[in-house]
Amino acid sequence: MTHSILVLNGPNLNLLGTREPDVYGSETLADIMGDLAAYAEERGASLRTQQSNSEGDLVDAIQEAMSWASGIVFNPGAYTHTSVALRDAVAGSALPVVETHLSNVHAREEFRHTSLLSGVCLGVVGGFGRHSYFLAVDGLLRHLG
Ligand code: CA2
Repeated sequence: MTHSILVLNGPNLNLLGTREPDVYGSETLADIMGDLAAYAEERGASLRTQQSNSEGDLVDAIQEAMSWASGIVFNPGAYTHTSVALRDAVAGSALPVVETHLSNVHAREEFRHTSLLSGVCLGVVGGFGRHSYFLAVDGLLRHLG
């Protein structure tokens, strides 16, 4: 069976490759998502990618994914640490969601140590830069079988 995966990126991730390269690397989000789509295709899966800076748009994307996606790779950005609305959307979707971070949030400021989403996600990947997304796709595909 072909799996369809939504890769959803939250606020400020559109700035990747343009600011703070020491923290987030020098590649753009488009670079990473392009390589990730090819990686998924080699494994028989198809990807759709979406980025938004708006919490409500991210909720809408999760709700829409319920009608077509087998699972979601989700980097909620800073909303990870604040958003009950995104937690409720993930829980309500009943889709397997992999929370994904470029950085190791536990090695950073204390306010990043809490995730409101982890408890309703299938799993969490972080700290591997761009590779976090590939590991998340791997984990999701292994889960889906
Ligand atoms: O490590 C991650 O992937 C984060 O989700 C990134 C978020 C941060 O708030 C989370 O705690 C961890 C921030 C994304 C901001 O991305 C930028 C990229 C380039 C320049 C400025 C911001």
